[in-house]
Amino acid sequence: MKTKKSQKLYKKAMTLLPGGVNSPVRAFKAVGGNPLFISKAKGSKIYDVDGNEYIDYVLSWGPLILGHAHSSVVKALKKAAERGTSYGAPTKLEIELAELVKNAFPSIEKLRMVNSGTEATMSAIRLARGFTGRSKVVKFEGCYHGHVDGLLVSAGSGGATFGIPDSLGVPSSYASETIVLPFNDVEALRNTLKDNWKDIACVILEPVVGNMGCILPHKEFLAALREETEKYGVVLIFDEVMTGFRVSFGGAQEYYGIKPDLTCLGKVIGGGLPVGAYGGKKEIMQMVAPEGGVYQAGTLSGNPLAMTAGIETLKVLKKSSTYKKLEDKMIQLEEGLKDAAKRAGVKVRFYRAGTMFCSYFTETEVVDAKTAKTSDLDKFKRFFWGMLNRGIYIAPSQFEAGFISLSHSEKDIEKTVKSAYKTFKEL
Ligand code: KE4
Repeated sequence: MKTKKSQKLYKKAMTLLPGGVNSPVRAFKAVGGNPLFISKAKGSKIYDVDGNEYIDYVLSWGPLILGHAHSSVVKALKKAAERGTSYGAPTKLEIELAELVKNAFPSIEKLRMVNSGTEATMSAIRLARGFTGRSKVVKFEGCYHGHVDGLLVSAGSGGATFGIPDSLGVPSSYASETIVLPFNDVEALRNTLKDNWKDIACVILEPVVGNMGCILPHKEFLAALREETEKYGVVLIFDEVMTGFRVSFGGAQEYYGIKPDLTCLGKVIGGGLPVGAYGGKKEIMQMVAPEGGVYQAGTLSGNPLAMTAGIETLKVLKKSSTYKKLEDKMIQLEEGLKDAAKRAGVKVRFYRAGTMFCSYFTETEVVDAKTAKTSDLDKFKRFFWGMLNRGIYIAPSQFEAGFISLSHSEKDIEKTVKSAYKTFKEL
């Protein structure tokens, strides 16, 4: 692909923004080379500033489940903008979106809108600590919950592994409040809660891990999580920022039939505008200011534009035929990719939940961060560039999930599978 204009913009951006980007993963560090600068997008396609067209499987890391610039979203946003962009006062729109979310997630009896997934998880953790009076948090290796200080932590060495910071600027005192366990490890979970429950406020997890590629939970793991947290009065938080409305209309909790105490949402519920939300049991949510003593606030929380984009998106998702259409597209892609890899003689492990998916270059069954890391990253890198140069835009990191939208056509998917076969062959 000719990418002269992108290169020029990247050089300029580097003089203004750290790494030339406003979020690290966009800098293509994991695959080398320079990022493309995007000029516009429509449906399943994105276009870079050099005029190259790509079929997009990143979809802004999940939000654009309808596809880019969906007509009803854009139309509603134009009208909303003419009525003012933010009032800093309550509106009917916030009630409308809250009802749509609540109807899809029965475990959410009350919720609060915020402006990002990070704000949602940060607030949910503060709330769990306020509700229980305990301070420790259990998370799982490989799960990402936004750049919350206390969660930028990876497993220390040894048993009930108290965390060690995996970012500069996170004091060890914060990290020591976080216990990091292997995902899908029921025994480690049971032992940790048994020994430490008196100090543990909550357990937070991505019910399907979309930040290590795509790692599925074992049924007994989710069951143990719910049973053990219930037993010890530990708040169970499902971070469904990525899985919400993605794995199914009711998220991973509907898909796997497990009811958490609190849920964090983001991405899809904003329809491409900045939104996050956290919600759950009334008895917990009533502790949030101004009703209760757990403080949380936000200038643009629930603003009319973000609410409008979210409402329009969820209205389309609510239609009975939507998830069947999404599922059919996902099956066409999954079967196509698996067949292409087989015909090309490349060993690939493919996982998906609803329409979030990932393929790893490994023969090992991927069940946690450790096994995800057995993927051949050099192969992934060459796969990424081979696909990009054939007009297919996948996540520039092995440890991200891919997404499909309502706008991806059969033709798009056929082209994707053909490109994958040629690229696998090159590997
Ligand atoms: P944001 O603060 O980026 O809106 O959401 C944080 C977050 C929380 N929980 C989960 C499960 C998430 O996946 C995310 C954000 N996901 C990343 C992609 N892996 C966003 C992309 C980026 O960081 O630029």
